[in-house]
Amino acid sequence: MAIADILHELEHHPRPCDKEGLKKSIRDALIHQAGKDPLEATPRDWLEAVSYAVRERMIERRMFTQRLFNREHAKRVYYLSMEYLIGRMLINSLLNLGFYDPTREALSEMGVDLLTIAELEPDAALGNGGLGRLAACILDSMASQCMPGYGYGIRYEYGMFQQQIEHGQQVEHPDNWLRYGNNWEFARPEKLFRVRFYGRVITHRDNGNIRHHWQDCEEVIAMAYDYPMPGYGNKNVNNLRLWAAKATRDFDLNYFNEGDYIGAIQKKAETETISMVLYPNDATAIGRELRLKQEYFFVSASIQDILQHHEEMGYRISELADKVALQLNDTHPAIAVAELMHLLLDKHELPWMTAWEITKSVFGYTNHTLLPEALETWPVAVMERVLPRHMQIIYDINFHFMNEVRHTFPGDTEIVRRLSIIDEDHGRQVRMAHLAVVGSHKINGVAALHTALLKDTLFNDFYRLWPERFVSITNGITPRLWLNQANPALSDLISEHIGRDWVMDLSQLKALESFADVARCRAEFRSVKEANKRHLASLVLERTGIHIDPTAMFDVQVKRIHEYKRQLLNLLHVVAFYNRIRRGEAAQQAPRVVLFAGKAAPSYMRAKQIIRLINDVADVINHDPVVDGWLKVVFYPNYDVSSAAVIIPAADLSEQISTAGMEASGTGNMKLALNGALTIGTLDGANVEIREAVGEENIFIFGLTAEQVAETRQRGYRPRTHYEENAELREVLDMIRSGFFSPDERGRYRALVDDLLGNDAFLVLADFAAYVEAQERADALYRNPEEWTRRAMLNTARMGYFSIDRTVQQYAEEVWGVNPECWI
Ligand code: 26V
Repeated sequence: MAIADILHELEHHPRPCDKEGLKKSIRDALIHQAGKDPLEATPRDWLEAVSYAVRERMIERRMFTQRLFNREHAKRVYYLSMEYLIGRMLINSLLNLGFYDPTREALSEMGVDLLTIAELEPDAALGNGGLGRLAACILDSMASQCMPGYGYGIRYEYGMFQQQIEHGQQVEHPDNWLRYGNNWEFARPEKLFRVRFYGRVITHRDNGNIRHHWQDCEEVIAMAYDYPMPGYGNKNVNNLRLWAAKATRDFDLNYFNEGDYIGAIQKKAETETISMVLYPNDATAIGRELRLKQEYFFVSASIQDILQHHEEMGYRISELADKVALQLNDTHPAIAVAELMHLLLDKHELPWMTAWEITKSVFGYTNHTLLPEALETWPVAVMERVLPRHMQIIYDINFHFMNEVRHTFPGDTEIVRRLSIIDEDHGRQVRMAHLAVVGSHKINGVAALHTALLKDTLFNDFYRLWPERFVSITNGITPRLWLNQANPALSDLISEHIGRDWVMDLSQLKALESFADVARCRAEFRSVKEANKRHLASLVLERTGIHIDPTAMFDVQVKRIHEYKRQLLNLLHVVAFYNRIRRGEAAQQAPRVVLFAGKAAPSYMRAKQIIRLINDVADVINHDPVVDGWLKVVFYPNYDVSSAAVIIPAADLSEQISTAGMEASGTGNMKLALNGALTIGTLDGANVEIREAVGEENIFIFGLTAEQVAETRQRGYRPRTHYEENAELREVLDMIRSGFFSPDERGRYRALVDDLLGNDAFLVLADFAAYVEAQERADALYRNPEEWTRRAMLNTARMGYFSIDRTVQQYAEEVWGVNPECWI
């Protein structure tokens, strides 16, 4: 068959997507792919078969999507991210493709339960937390809106570690997610790019131009793996390309010929460790060479790939910014600025200024944190050794930039020092955030408050220099996963009243407002929540052995464990609440289940100790007959995308209690409010905008504002005053300090409490009284179920703004310069 005939055949006779067609494909895949007799197939074999049947259909659609984008000469958006926290793909793909019902029926006719086998799929956990999940939500949105959006990242062999709790403590286990193979990926052994490290730069003159040659390098091959990303309710399928590191063949020859066979194998394995493991750290920068190599590895392969496609399309290199937008997800891929310059200068031989103008117009940079310890810097000496040509380019960029600064602020030597890409004060470091800002035409924060703080503090000098570059784009979440998929009962209830179009236009939820005043609707809403709570209760029992009462208030804090997120503040309230019940004040309180979940970075000792304290407190409280029926404390292990999808729809109260000014946005806050939880929170991150959206009567705000936090610190914060003046707080801290919750080792939490009393960097004690008071408001409202439900419904109805589709549209208009219209 000629190519044209093959394409015609595919276009006009795609794989059938009805029940019978799917059934045949599943049966075929079971026999021919999994190689199993249907009579002997295990649930995992069925999973393999059904994912195979789905992928066949996705891949056809992806082909047509790509052909269309090429034909339309669409401008492409490339999202560069070290992390993608995707979760399981089967149910999500089925729902987006519209195959859910026929697949479920097809399987059921073969005696197989779809949801049971879907649970066997491991999460794709190639990310730490909010930043990685945001990247996954953005891919879903770009595909769902038919945007030519491409994700680029790393195919880690090991994703986010699996957390087990042993004797109350976190233990990390490797996440070998590819153990049983992966049906969602397409290996592209022909899509290979060379990525170089080390070596030296030779400079010579060529017709009066200075040319640079980077030579004597070590080479690694980046091999592409493609993951189809289906849009919701359309036939659009986009692509996520993840790179795996392979040793080069030249490399094999050179080393093996030297006769050191074992040494050569060792070297090969070392090279391939570049894509071995995700760094499980989400708030402290890692100064490890391997991390820098990971960053450059995926950036270099991606940009080579992007430029190759640009040329294959017949475009000129000078047109790059018309055809391509590159988004930097935090500074992790910021070396891309130097890499693009390197290719434009050394390969395409463009003049410096031309290359620089193109580079700036192509890049956008999203900042996700103000925490100083999370800001990436690389010692100049390391950068010089690992990427010598890039270090030169960074110096050149800085030279031009410093001239511009001196011109704008004549005589101000301090600002020159502060703005320099090279930090001279801490032993010469490359500041990756400065490289990202200087090399981008747009820089954005991820919530209004966060952007305002960026302008006022971290990037204040840059803001004074280039105010027009700064924009605020508040994060969002995909309604496809976080409502439609995770909460099918609520989704059906909503759709009964307002139809199903909210899945692609979340602002339509507004129409639910009036139903909050209808008693019958409230009863329906409540019964959905109760069913979700019963489901979670059964899972909690299975995972932890703890019985919880589904009629109690489910008070939930799920997120990475970090001091600034203040799980400790929550826990101090738990102990205070416990004491109140023991004092006989139970009658005035609604029964509660306080659920925590989240991972601590393996090297973050204080965070791990907080997990242990939660478990120690839980152990005492859950075994105290006096509070039985009033209070239970649960630490739900191994929080990941899949468990989030069960916990979030079951929450009544959403804990968003970070020290004001420290949480860039938060996105869990949005997921919980969308699913009808009321927020108890500080005026931090997107909480500020959530309050505006849901109305201040429908959220429990407490505590110091970001401004007051800054003032308090400036004045000289003295945490002990709060201890001295608040008897309830004193009692709680004394109990923890004295070993009440750690009778086997009474001094276990002495240092932790002493740190709170003497230092308290996150102002836990300063906010304690206000927090307890806000908890009392929450408690009182919960004892009025009609009113609680009404407000919960208003939360759901008013969260439309926080759809990731709105976020992506803003990026499209304000940063990427692409038109987010639908072509298919
Ligand atoms: C930082 C680092 C530092 C170097 C080592 C590896 C590593 C990995 C991840 C990070 C990310 C820190 C920034 C981050 O996750 N920010 C979160 O971004 C969310 C999405 O914008 C936002 O909702 C959270 O508030 C913010 O903490």
